Amino acid sequence: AAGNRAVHYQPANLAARAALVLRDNDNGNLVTASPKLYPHMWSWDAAFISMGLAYLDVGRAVRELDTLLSAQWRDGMIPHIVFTSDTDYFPGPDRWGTDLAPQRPDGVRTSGICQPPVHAIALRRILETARKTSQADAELAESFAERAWSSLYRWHRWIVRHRMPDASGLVAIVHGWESGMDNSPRWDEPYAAVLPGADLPPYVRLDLLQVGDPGERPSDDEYDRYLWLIEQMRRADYNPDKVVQTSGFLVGDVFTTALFALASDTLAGIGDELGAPEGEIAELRRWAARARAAVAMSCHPETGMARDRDMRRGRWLATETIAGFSPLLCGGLAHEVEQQLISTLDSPRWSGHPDLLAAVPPSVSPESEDFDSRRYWRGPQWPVITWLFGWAFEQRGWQRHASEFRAQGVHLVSDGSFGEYYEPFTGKPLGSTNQSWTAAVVLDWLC
Ligand code: 2M8
Repeated sequence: AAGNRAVHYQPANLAARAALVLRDNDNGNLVTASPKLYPHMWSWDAAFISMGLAYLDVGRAVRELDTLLSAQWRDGMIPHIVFTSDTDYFPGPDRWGTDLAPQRPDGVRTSGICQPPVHAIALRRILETARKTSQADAELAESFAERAWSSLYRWHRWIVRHRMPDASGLVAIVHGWESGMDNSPRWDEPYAAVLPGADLPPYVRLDLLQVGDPGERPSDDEYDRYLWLIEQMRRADYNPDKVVQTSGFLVGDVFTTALFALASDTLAGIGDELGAPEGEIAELRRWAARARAAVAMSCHPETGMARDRDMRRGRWLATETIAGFSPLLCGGLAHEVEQQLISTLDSPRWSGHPDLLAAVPPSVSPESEDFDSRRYWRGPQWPVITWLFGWAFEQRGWQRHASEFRAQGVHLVSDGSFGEYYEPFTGKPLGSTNQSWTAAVVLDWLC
């Protein structure tokens, strides 16, 4: 079915196929992010995947998050990749060289950076799903939540302690990979200042062997920079504060900050239900409020779009991407400003663009000069991002908007290929097919 828009699955069949994707990518204790391109566990993928697994088997969903949490670093960081023994992905564990980092976890190899903190959102969703299925499932999910809560609290505390380095209050990232939106034009300016040293050890990209067209992936020039930043972190022994001091890339990520606010409030709410320590619950709520204020503060005075901040150079980054809508995820704007931002999202510049196959926001506006309809985070539509906005809209009481995103998201993926991302005008699936997090959000939309 890959790439054939003439094929159109009905919801029940689409859900059944999504379940098969998760089963096929399952190696027992983790579901790989995709069959070939990403043969390991990714942090934020695992969160979405666990939420999808809950519709099939709550015990298996819990095991997924247990696997991820067993790779949590001693200082609280949840690493962005948990490696399997597969050697077809680059950079693998040897290139990361985290084995010598004193805070690394025992018995498992990981990368040395993190990804957006969406895990509490997944936990909330798993609890809701389990409570709908049976008493036994509800108990399973609740006892997991009791076990996992303090790990997630420590993860959020790590972000506050090590990744809020300046007065903007934004969550800082030290690598574009930490944003999850690797080659987004959001990072062009800060990456332009990252100059790979002559002593960058040579390497061979493996990702290009898995996709048909290199135009769907980041460029070689970008990869040099990605690898150079890893080199700098190795040299700082992955000490989190040293990394923040020395990394050539230090950017306040407004999208991650909004997710941190949303997830911190969500985790606090779960904590209330479980009877978690009151002091820690109150801290989470304070962190959420601070992050929400930082997101609101970042907004451009005229367009209202949220901005990232180059913390090395003290400059706002006003590229026009999906991250500009971050305040809609976590709230915090004055009513009129928020209404204006929603209108922009629905406008022909974004989801309302007349040429889109499905009316969900692309990663970059088709009207922007940075837009590239096929290249990864520079234009295509990502089902998982649509899911995030839809879920947040539901929390905020915007049911109509949430269900429109759900219906259009389902339309986008109804060819049954479970693309990693989609060409917005033709709906052609790009990157990997049978991508696990796409299958997971489809299950959530349809079940
Ligand atoms: C992509 O990122 C990895 C690096 O982390 C890669 O290109 O090799 C991104 O889309 C990221 O957000 C995602 O978590 C990962 C696995 O799906 O792939």
